[in-house]
Amino acid sequence: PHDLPRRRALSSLRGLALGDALGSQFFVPAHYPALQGRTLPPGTWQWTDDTEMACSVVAVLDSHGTIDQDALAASFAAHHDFDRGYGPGVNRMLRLIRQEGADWRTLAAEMFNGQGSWGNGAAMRVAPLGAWYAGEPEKAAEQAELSAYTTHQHREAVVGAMAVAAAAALAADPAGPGAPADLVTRVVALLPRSAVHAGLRRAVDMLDYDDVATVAAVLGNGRRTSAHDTVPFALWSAARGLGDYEGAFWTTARAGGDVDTTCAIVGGIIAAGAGGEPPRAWQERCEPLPEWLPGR
Ligand code: 8NA
Ligand code: MG
Ligand code: MG
Ligand code: MG
Repeated sequence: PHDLPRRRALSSLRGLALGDALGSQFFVPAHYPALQGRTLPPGTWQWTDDTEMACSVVAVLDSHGTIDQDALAASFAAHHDFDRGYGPGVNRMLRLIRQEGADWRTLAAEMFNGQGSWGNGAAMRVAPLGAWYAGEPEKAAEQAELSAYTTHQHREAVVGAMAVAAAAALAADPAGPGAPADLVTRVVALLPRSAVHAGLRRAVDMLDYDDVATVAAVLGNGRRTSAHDTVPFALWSAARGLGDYEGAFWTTARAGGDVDTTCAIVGGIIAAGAGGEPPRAWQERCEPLPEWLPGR
């Protein structure tokens, strides 16, 4: 019943996984020169927690047609692999759900002394959801909010996820994504006031800057792994790079910081849109999506 949305979500997911897998190569100091010369690091690139969690988001949309929070939390826990480099809050939470049958609502609410997590983990996994709701950014933002809440209940994390999903829904719009400034402005208009909102307003004003290091210094490159230090720069880079996966990847990766996650967000948004497919040679070097994912 969901053929077209599924195809769109899987395209975005492949772009997300590649961004995550190739981006995470640049945590290895020996690979930094490749970044400057735009050559590819050796071996097969393995994806991380960003992709593993995004697969659950797509699987739940596929099985339920919408974000069922209990199913999503259960899928996150069932497929949690400690070695994929999860953030510490989410790592502990998913282990307690799986080993002790703990309740996600309680755990997510108690995170970080009851503030909820503001980590970028809800935003990093949600671009394929936006692709599923192509051309419907409001609907994408609403479902992204539900998806975020299963692990990240702090306002910044939730708004960050809404922003990424809305951007992917616009990138995937069959009527075309519009100009970069229009896309980011439309995303901003959907969001509640927050640091993510303020950062995205600054991002709109910086869309004509070509000095990536300066932009990343102003907007944040995810080094702090918070949603507000990650999402404004990622959307700046994605909006400028629509239709150019390769160029957008290098721009994003060169900014450093939480590079698997910024590249996962950018890759997921760009691959959601027309002409945004990653180079085939890159896809062949990326670890395949997991076998448990339906229709992969
Ligand atoms: P999370 O919920 O554990 O949050 C990530 C981090 O954000 C936490 O460890 C805290 O340091 C901080 N944080 C979150 N909420 C609060 C708060 N209310 N008060 C103070 N500090 C807070 O996990 P997540 O799923 O959001 O994490 C996603 C990130 O972890 C992604 O980057 C992913 O790739 C992974 N990861 C990143 C790195 C990296 O260097 N940069 C390394 C390993 C894993
Ligand atoms: Mg990761
Ligand atoms: Mg989410
Ligand atoms: Mg990361």
